[in-house]
Amino acid sequence: MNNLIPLPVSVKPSDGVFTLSATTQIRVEPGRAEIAAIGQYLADRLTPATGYTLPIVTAPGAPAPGHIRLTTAEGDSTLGDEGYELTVSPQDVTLAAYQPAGLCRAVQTLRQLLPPAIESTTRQAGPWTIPAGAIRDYPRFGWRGFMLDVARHFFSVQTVKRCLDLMAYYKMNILHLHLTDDQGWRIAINLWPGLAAHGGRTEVGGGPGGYYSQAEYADLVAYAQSRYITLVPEFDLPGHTNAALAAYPQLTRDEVAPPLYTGTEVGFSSLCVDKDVTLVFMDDVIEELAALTPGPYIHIGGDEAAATPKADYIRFIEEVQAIVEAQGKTAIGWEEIAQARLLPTTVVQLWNASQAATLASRGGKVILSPAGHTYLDMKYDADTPLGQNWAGNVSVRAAYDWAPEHVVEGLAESNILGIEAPLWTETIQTMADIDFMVFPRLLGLAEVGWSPAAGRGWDEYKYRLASHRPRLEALRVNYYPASDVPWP
Ligand code: TNX
Repeated sequence: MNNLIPLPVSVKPSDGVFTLSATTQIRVEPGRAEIAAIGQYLADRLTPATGYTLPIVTAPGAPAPGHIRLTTAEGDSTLGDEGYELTVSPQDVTLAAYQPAGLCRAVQTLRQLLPPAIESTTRQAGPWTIPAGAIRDYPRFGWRGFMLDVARHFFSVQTVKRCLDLMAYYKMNILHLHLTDDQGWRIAINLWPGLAAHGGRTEVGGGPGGYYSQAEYADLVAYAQSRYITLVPEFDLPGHTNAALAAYPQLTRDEVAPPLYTGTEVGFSSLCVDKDVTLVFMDDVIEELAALTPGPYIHIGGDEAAATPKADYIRFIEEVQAIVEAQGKTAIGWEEIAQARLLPTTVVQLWNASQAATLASRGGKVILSPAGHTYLDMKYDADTPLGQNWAGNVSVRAAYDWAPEHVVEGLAESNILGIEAPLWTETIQTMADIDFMVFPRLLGLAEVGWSPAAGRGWDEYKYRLASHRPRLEALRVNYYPASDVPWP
């Protein structure tokens, strides 16, 4: 029970083990399709390595010995929506949570209590033992995010689903998709079809690019939901918009379409924010995006708008947050938006702390993505073949060994929504590249977001991380074997 990531709030080992067998049943309360689906998700994770097809049993009555039971009827509401209790005895296993999300998190703990070979895609020998004991657990922060930039390089639905699977294993609960930038527009908008059809045609380096149809995007939303992960879509505005301007030159000041852009410089493009058509455009795009988004948030970007006059920028951000609000959603923007008069509900995402004083005094919610700790596109060290280094190198230790409460002096912990780790993809082209930059740093960031500050530390964590090596290998993750980790 000592190798869990993120570290649970409380772990009490006891004697013995539960052994999974071909006759183990997964029991769920009758009439709860959502819980049966979580049971099936668990069963499906266990099948490849064990060869067992564990039945989901909903019949009432005394359970047969040797079962795994999922219940919300016995969940403790004080553990919150994602909290859970996991009790393992030699006879049975009980996962209890107040909400289904908590059961999904408990399932990940259960997977990590099994031998690493459980994650293998081919049949392994076992035995499939789970150490006995009791875990009580809940997250420190409600926002434990990963951001994937699908604009600089485009990534398939399948690749995004794999990211969701791996995030879920470490109890991350937000996937922020950076859907638009100078180099590409990656989601179909019915009223403005040229955005994706023309603006999605290329990417950094001149590759084919691509975009998600609305049906594909809806499929991603549903897939994320089945793992209790919220998808947060981002349209980056008013800068970072060359792909949109190339498709619709009426959104530019001089109405001349710029060529598609395949470089990596930032800060040269801007919507012409004082044209009526620009607000029509914003309304249309945000309305379609809101309709595709069951989650509460729409991210409006707002970073590095160096080509937008400051007064225009401020007015525009204020207008756009009102449009998002009118669609019943909450706006999030990169920290530069704190220069505008924000609604109390608008969330600010910090990346280089340029607005730290405003964030501390404003009273609204903040997502922390300090580049020196969370930017997964930064190199691990000088020899890392991929990535950038404008924020310095981000070693595995640097991604773990930091305190969210110390990032902005004077920012109340109650105003920290949580943390997020962005992967910008100027230098990232394949799924193997994503793996290499994300793993193993994401494990540490997952723990920073989930685990209590007291009781976690690098000197102990590095061994726990090292113990995940065979899990990452069974999951076929192309992780970076960093030299600051005592790998087995
Ligand atoms: C800054 S961080 C950006 C991105 C780049 C990234 C590269 C932020 C809000 N904007 O446009 O991709 O640096 O590290």
